[in-house]
Amino acid sequence: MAPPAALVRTARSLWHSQWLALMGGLGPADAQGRYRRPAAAFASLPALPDDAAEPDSHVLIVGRSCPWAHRAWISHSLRQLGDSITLEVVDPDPAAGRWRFSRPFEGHGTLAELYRASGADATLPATVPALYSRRQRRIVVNESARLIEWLDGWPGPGPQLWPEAQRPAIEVWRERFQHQVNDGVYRCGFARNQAAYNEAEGELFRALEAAEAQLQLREDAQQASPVWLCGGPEPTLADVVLFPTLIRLELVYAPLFGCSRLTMAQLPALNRWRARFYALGGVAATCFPEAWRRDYFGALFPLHPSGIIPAGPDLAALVAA
Ligand SMILES: N[C@@H](CCC(=O)N[C@@H](CS)C(=O)NCC(=O)O)C(=O)O
Repeated sequence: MAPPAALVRTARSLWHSQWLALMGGLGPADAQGRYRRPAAAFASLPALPDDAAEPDSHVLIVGRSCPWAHRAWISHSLRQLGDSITLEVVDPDPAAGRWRFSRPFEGHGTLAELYRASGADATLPATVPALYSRRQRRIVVNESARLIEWLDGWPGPGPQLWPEAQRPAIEVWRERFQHQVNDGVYRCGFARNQAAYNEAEGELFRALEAAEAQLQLREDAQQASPVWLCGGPEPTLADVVLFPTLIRLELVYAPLFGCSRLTMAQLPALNRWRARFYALGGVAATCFPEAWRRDYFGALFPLHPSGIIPAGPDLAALVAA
């Protein structure tokens, strides 16, 4: 027998206020219910350190599922910085809602401890990516948008991703992607109401359609060579920041965050671009589809209370375009 309507109404209203409280644990929202990403503890960019070229002078701390860490990991990989910057992969601890080291790192078991030891404001989250200086014994940068600029200037053999001549075009795309695409998927998933979701979702797909149109134009104009967003022969930071979001689209953001209005088949130039980027040397090794699905579906309790990890498409099929 169906429960009485009054009981259903009460249960729904109680659940909604519980849900809003739980969403507060995922991140703050403004008065209109729009998700607002917290500030980063080490957001400003110091001058490049004089020990930058020394072997193992720095450590890049990343998590497999985090798209912000992914852009730093890709930059590290494409610029071939493995000699001077060691990679340290932290694991999520969903029960405690924090990152932990697989073995003690400089005496610390969790990333939060390392943040505290680095002098971080205790009210700010301990996030990945974070770049640690062994000489200074502290985290020096933890804002991915700045960190990838730093890694571009870091001494290393790989190609430049932020070349001076292309910077104006790169910055236009980066600025748009940061808010409307990279953070945009989170603004969809973490929206507290329909209007906040609608706004974020509209901006997300308008930005993807703009990127699609740009790539279409470039494909028409330069049929023979590989096409990147800013037109040069090599990918740039504009491509780097778009990739971590787009590679998670079907696996996580469409099913979990409601980013499903257009499929990649409806964005064919972007689909080809994504396959091309994935095929760049070192990029596939930064992709962990099982970890993405396990961490997102398993950890974001208010969005997916059952914790059941649904089956998803095979990554190899997604990038076979
Ligand atoms: N501003 C940061 C944001 C990074 C971020 O939000 N990282 C998430 C994982 S995707 C994190 O580590 N969250 C841990 C927490 O909030 O406690 C950046 O872009 O580098």
